[in-house]
This record gives sequence, C-alpha cells and structure tokens, in this order.
Amino acid sequence: MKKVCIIGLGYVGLPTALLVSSKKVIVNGYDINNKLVKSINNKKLFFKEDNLNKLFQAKSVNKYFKAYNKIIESDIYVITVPTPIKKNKTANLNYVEKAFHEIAKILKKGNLIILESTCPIGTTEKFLLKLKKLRKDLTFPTNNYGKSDINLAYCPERVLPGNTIQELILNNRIIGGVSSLCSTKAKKFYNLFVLGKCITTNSKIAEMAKLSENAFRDINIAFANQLNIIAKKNNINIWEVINLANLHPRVNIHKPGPGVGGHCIAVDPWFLLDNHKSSNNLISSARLLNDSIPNYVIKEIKTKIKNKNKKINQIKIACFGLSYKAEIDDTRESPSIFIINKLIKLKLKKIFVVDPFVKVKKNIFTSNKNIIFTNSENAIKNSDIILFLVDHKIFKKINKKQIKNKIIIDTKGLISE
Ligand code: SAJ
Repeated sequence: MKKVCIIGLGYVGLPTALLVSSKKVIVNGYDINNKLVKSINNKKLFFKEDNLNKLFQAKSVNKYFKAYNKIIESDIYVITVPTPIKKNKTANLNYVEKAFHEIAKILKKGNLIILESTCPIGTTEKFLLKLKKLRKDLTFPTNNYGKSDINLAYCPERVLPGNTIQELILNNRIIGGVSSLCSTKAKKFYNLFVLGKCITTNSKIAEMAKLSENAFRDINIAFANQLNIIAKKNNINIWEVINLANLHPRVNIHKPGPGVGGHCIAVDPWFLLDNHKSSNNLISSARLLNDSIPNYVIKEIKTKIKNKNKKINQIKIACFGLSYKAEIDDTRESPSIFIINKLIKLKLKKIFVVDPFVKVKKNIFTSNKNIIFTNSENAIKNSDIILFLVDHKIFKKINKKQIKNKIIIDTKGLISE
C-alpha cells in the first residue's frame, strides 16, 4: 500500500493519522511544532477525544505511525493545517501555502495531494497554479479526464469536536477533485477508513459546500439569538417557543446561547464572503449579531444587578462553564472567556468559575484577581448571581432549591428549558 503523509497533527490531522495507520498503512505525521511531535511520539495527547487514546495504543498504530518535524516523502499528502482568520476577516492561508511549498520540493510522479483545511472558494485551484510554477517538470490535472503526473483534491473535514473518531469513520465525505480522475484517486484513499458515503464533485463545489454548512449553522443560531432577544423583551420563555416551533415537521430552529465559539462556525462564514464584498448581506449580519451576544449577556447582568438595587462591586457571581460548548475541554474562542474578562473589568467582588471539563486554567483570563476556580456547591453557596454559560450535562443536575433565592441568568436554558 502507498505511504501517507499527514501535514498538521492537530484536532483533525492526528485522529486521521491514527485511523489510517490502524488500517496497516504507513503514516508519516508532520507538524512544525517540535514539542508536539515529541509528545505525540511519547503517546501523550494534548486534547481529550473519545476513543482517541484507545486508538493510540493499538498495535498497528504503534507499528505504522510516527510523527516527524519534517515532511517525509510519501505517495499521498493530506493537508490538515489551521486556516486562521485575519483581523480584516479574510483567511490566513500561510500554513496551507507553506505545506504546498514543502510538498512541491519532494513531489514525484504518481503523487496525490488532498487539502482538508477549511478554505475560501478557489483555494485549491490557486495552489494548483502555484504547484505548476514550482514544478515545471511534472504534469498537473486540468478540468478534463486526462491523466497527469500529480493528482489534487479538496476534501473538507466535517467532524464534530468531541466525537472526532466516530465522525471520521461514519460521516459522508465530499471529494472535490480538480479533475474526475483526481476525485477517483482521493475517493480510494477515503474508502480505506470511511464507512459513510464518499461523494465526488469538483474542488470549488466542495469548498463552497463546506463553508455553506457552517454558515447555515451560524445563521440559524443568529436567528435563535434574535428570537431570544425578542422573547426577553416580551417576558416569554424562549425555550418553550423553540420547542413548540420545532414540532413543525420542517422547522429546526437552533438554540440561543451566550455567543458562538470554537474555530469553525464563527470563522467560516467570513471565508464564504472572501470574494464577495457587500456590506449588507445575510451572512455578515448573522455573524455580527452572534458576535454581539456576549455583550448582550453583560448588559443583562448589569440590568439585573441594578434592578436589585445592588452595587456592582459588591456582587459575587458564579459562572458555570468555560469551554466553547458542552461536554468538551476546548476553550478556543469561548464566549465564556470573553464574558468573564468583561466581568473582571467591571470589578465584581468575586467571580467563581466552575467547569469540570477544563483543566488548564492558568492565564486563561486577562487577570486572575478575584477569580476563584471551584466546584458547583461552593460557587452557589457564595454567590448572588448564578450565570449559566455552557450546557454541560452535569450542570443540569444542580438542585433548583439551592439556587432559588439567587439572581439567575440562564443563557443555555439549563433550568428554564
Ligand atoms: N451553538 C449555539 N446554538 C446551537 C448550536 C451551537 O449557540 O444551537 C454554539 C455552541 O455553543 C458553540 C458554537 O455554536 O459555541 C459552535 O458549536 P457547533 O457545535 O455548532 O460547532 P463546532 O465548531 O464545534 O463544530 C462545527 C461542526 N459543524 C456542524 O455541526 C455543522 C462540525 O461538524 C464541523 O466539522 C466543524 O464545525 C468544523 O471543523 O468546521
């Protein structure tokens, strides 16, 4: 079987590398972070994922997978590097660019390159042109059926953090070849470990489909957040409204919350607008609305304090949840962190933080003054306000009697649903 090189050993790259090597295929992992490479080779995981540890200990993984700090010559190159967002809301493709440059140096006739990182429409074709310039000795695919020395496809990852391994195996995959032969070759690779359908198309459609999935979710969440604001003004329980509306067979309103976190839903809609600059459009309005929600929560806290005739610097608050969503330890772009940082600025007397999932808490906030990491009971006992920010299942077990005399702000419908 062909050798595979996975470039970028993060939340998607590492699980993919382990899965492929579990099929007795040699996998050369590559990451620019030397510390990460070492810790992976020592079998130390840097994030929690169901089933990842088990896979790490598998015999075939031990035998077939190794991480390196340089790209090792292989037959198939899979690029799973981050594509962060710049301040001007466009995609930073530096890591993708670097990966293509490095691959170009060792590219051989018969190689297949697969890009999985989330990218603006047209990125795969853009890098195809760059490859052509860098390696004039090789032939590259065109839009026809002809053969070429190199094959290239865009195959977006679609996994849900927290359930990565299961979703890598079971989810359907979009295989966007630059030519149909490229799609066929890429499909063969995914058939090695994917049980879902592998549907072939071209690279631009695959790029846009990925961005559309996440923009759909962002717009739907923005709609839920907008409804929540309207419901609050009318003193209505939004959770009951949404539950009832969703009884309609073709309605599926998402849930409001304290804002949208993570590295995907809050970023990808901007990539969709990369070549479509128009100040007034649905996608950017939804994005901006979701970005404004953490400040809306702060306003709600201030109003409730004022209504109780209390002074802000006398208030003790218990914040439930630090991760960007339920049941995970991931705090990337978490609205909770934004909100707690604002509370620090407001100089509340004490801020109790409860999150049984998040272990590394040092330097997570702009200051640690008045911040106390503690358990539910202690936080509730000592606080005036109970602020629910994440719907971890364990928080649902909180005894309502315990909090009945407190000011409650329940952004996730934990007790009000
Ligand atoms: N959120 C709400 N209301 C909801 C659902 C989510 O406020 O009804 C919030 C969450 O609390 C969180 C944020 O949105 O802060 C994003 O959560 P998420 O579960 O929608 O998405 P991610 O970022 O964890 O993972 C998404 C997934 N996309 C979809 O479910 C469509 C995943 O399948 C993608 O592979 C991943 O983005 C990605 O890499 O693009």
